[in-house]
Amino acid sequence: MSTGYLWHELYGWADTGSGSLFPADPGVGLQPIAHHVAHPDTKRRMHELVVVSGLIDHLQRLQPRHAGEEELLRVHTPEHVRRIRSESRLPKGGDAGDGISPFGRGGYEIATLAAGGAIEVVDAVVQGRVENGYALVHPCGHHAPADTGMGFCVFNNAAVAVKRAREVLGVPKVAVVDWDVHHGNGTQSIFWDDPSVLTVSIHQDRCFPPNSGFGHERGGGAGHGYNLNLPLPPGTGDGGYLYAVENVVVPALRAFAPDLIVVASGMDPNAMDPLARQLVTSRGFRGMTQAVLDVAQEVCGGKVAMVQEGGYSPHYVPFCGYACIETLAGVRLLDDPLFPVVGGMHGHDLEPHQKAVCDEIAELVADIG
Ligand code: 9RB
Ligand code: ZN
Repeated sequence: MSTGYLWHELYGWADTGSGSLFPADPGVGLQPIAHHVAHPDTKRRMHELVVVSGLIDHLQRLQPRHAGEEELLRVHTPEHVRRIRSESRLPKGGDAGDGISPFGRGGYEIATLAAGGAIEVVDAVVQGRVENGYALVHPCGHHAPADTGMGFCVFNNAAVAVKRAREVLGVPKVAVVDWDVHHGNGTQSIFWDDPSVLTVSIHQDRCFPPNSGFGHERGGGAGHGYNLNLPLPPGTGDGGYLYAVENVVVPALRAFAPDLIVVASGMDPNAMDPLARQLVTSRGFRGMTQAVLDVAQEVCGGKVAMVQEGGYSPHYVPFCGYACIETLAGVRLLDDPLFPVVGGMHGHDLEPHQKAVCDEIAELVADIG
């Protein structure tokens, strides 16, 4: 069976403006720059590595469509959808909600194509058109709660696809595993009181948003216990991440036994990322993907849909994403040429303070039933 893969050139046309992280403002010393930190070129480079390496020949190409308004409204408020659409018609576009997430004219259409890309890959996995799949979408989605965009996210792509899977395709239980280095706060809030969707976020402790993602945020009402946060200390490498996946994510997935696993796949735990301080290499991403695939074989016939989130090193993101997609497809074509550098750094062995956090959160798995 095949691995689905989705990218669209329009994702690479997202206009992130002339700021670097904050909008350019010479009055306070903020210079304009060619590429905003979230410029989509990083993801375009990942796509082109998939093509040039020949991996594309081992994948089943899927085509995105635009998510419809009614699909967005399963997750988002009408006010949020309306505001993005109307700002998108302005000559210079607008901002997703926090002043650091700019989009250009037509940004609504790119954002709906990102949500629709997540929908298409999730649909293809659920319907058995592919065994698993990767949606390389832009912009990202996991910070967006119901009523706003933030942290470069406009609409919560993965959540829109999960809601459709639940409500239209009739998938009983879905797990969302978010290994983006930042907390999946939007996804957490959307499914906060929903016991049919398990949300697990592994992230760097208080990186972004700086005030969420704590282990004690566990879901509310009927959803209590069905949200897990694993805030890893800065400096966690392959050993720490793999320990976290093996000892928290995998047992949680076994206990929950979902019918579908969606991975919110950020590449920003990588060792060269400008917006975080973790040390993960392509070896770590390969191992995490394989661990999720293995448990998916046990619980849900291997149904895994990965949806791109963040990742900001144009140098290293392509190799980390490539490692995930190769693992999904079960082929090995290209060695990571940067591995000698990032794999040689000290810090890949599990440290006691990393293990302590994982072991503490692992105890909460007992409440998933
Ligand atoms: C602002 C701050 C940010 C915003 C977004 C990211 C990464 C997002 C991502 C990182 C730092 C702070 C506007 C802090 O990749 N998600 O997956 N910083 N935002 N303070 N202020 C005022
Ligand atoms: Zn991130």
